[in-house]
Amino acid sequence: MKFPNDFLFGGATAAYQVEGATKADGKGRVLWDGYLEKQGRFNADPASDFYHRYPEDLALSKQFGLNAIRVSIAWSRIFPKGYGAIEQRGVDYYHKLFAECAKDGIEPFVTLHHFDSPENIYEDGDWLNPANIDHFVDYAKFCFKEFPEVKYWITINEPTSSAVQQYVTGTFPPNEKYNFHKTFQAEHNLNLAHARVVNAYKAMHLAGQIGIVHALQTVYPLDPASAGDQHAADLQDTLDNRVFLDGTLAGHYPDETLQLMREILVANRQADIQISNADEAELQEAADQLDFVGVNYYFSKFMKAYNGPSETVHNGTGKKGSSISRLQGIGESGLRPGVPVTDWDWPIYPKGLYDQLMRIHQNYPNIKNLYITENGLGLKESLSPDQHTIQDDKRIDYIQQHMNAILQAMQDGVNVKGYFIWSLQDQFSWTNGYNKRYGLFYVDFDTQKRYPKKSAYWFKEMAETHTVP
Ligand code: BGP
Repeated sequence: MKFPNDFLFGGATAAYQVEGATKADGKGRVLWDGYLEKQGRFNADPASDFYHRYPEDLALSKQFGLNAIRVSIAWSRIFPKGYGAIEQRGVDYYHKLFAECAKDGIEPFVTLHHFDSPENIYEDGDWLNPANIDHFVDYAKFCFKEFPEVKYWITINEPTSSAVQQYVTGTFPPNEKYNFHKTFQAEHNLNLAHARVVNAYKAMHLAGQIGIVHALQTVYPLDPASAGDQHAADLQDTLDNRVFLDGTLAGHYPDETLQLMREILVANRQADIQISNADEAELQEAADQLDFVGVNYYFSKFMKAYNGPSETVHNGTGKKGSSISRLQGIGESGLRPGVPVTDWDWPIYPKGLYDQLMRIHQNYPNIKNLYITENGLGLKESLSPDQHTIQDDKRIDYIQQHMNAILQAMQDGVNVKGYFIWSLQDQFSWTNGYNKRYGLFYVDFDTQKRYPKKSAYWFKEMAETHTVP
């Protein structure tokens, strides 16, 4: 089985995770700056110094057979306060970046928001404040006009990660836990912000395409024969996936989704959320015009019934077996015997990617184009002085299994048009810092020198032959 001729093979990045230069050229502060300063574990400088080294990373991409890249624009490089005055040096930087992409024949897929709300926006309530949606739409419209060289736009990266990590697991600032009311309100507001940007883009009649990127964790009952486990899986799926898939792909929330959401709110004695008729019209209009959906897939979840209070422990160090996830009114995450897990307790389950692609294909038939916008394996890696490369056979095995799952889904009718590995080069990880490496290219964070890993050579072969080696 072969990938079609026009299939894109890319590497993924995000501004805050690669650029570094967080204070350069008038960039405004973002929600992470203050939080990471206070936490004192690590920060995003210099990350992979992509702000200065993008020509080198793009040249490497070309050399290793890649023909696409995911980048994001840092909102606060363009509008340091999120709105108002424009910072021309930020605008110039992205023009230079896109020109370099064009020179190397690398198609940029450009995300407008990848977890990095400007500090002002964040302090004013982030996605919970409707006024911030207006600011986001203004910033997006500015970018659409300013950067006609961009042909593929992504509105928001992983709205689920923002909402759930901000207000359920507390692993993203403002680090609130178990506030399902804020989570679902943020989820709906993110859907709405996305929809308004899609509708604004389409009203401008530009030549490109626009989509959204969702992190989709396929959720299964731990014991398929248990009705309680099945219900826990449905509730977790609502929190992680369903509100977003329905809101952005179908353009409305079916009664079943609303009921499951309310069941979680009632079980936690938390207030219902606000969804107006005008919001629903906006969602529908956007879903009808959406050009593509990006799927980020890393792992699946196996749920069992649970009736106690919420308790979560985040594994942010790679200490295998240290994570806990039990949510009141939802369920508990378990491990299915025989399914391997990473050091970060993520079950490796390629069938979950196949099942998720088939689900979109079957349940959201209006979605014609899909991209895998992130997939990859985080590992602890270090290059000793006598080594020239990283022997990351585990990563190759992981990608190989997931590429085969994608090919299988394509054979079964899903139109997957490209694959972006997370990540292009080693980069900063939000909750892990620098000890969780995903890159095709190893980065020595002291010298910023790049070293292609064994997986980069494997990826090159795949991109050149359009088959899975
Ligand atoms: C996705 C994000 C990325 C990236 C990746 C790996 O959720 O879009 O920004 O960080 O996950 O996650 P982590 O670094 O936590 O392993």
